[in-house]
Amino acid sequence: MKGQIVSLLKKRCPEYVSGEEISQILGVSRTAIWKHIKKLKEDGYRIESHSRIGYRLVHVPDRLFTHELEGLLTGKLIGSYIVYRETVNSTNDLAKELAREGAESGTVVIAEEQTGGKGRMGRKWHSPEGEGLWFSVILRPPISPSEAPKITLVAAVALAKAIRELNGIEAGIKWPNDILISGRKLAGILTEMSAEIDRVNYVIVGIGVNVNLDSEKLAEGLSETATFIEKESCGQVSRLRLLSGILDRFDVLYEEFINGHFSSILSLWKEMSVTINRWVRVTSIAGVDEGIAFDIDAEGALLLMKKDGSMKRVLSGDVTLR
Ligand code: BT5
Repeated sequence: MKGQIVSLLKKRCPEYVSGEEISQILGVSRTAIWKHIKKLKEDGYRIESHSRIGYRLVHVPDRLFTHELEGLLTGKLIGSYIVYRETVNSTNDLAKELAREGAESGTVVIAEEQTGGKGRMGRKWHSPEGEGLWFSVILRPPISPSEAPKITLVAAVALAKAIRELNGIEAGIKWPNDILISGRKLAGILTEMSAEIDRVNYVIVGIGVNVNLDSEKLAEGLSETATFIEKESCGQVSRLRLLSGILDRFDVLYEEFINGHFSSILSLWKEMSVTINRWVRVTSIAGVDEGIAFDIDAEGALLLMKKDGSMKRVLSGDVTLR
């Protein structure tokens, strides 16, 4: 109901709409409308009200409310169901819980703040309230578990494309899960999976994008290595538009992936890569290796050519650009 009221007021802005008319259109009492307007004001909307002429919307808060996002999304699958929370421990953990309970493929879990946001291998992900996009997508791809790492690359392409096209920033992809600008980290992806030997139950793609970080509150290490979109684009960025842009692009690319067109996504990945043809150090469970990252193979693995001319194929690990 709150969403319907907001959309009606937006459509008619700058006109006033009377309580009587809203109640007729939406089929509820004027008292109910008044209560919803009061709730909207508590959510941060500014709505002018005059006893004779009615209500007029004058300010929409910078919040990722479900009803705002729904009005922007155009995808078929991703975002068909949205779970919104002010605060969670981690959107990936909540998404996992929901997936275990049977949440549908395409469900998106969004939070304004994470108190226990996480990166790979138990690392922490800084996710303060309203300063970025912290969200997870539940997917149930009909693929074998060995193909799941490709989904991280699909998400990275969606993310980099959205940031480039909407914010005009030359975002680059660092294998396998980082989005960088001028060597600093703008966004990261954490993909988790539940699977049996031959079948994926669900994949959770967790995405964190820094939009307007308060530099003064960054932990010491991060102030040297992290960046955020507003800083890089010298302007205010609508988190809502960026989120819908990322989800829509992910929706299109995910469908291509499921339909067997990973190779074209990989080409886009390579175009936006900041890893290919660079001298890199790769830390993985197998140890530390250095060499030229000369390609990504059809499975999404990093191909490294070492100093002695030998080749190494790396499926997962951390890359440091030299
Ligand atoms: C990642 O891990 O880059 C994956 C980040 C995924 C975060 C999303 S937010 C929504 C969803 N819910 C979650 O709980 N997580 C996902 P990794 O490659 O391991 O990088 C982690 C490292 O990045 C940390 O050890 C820090 O050095 C650095 N870091 C932490 N917070 C950062 C931030 N906001 N911006 C840039 N770097 C950060």
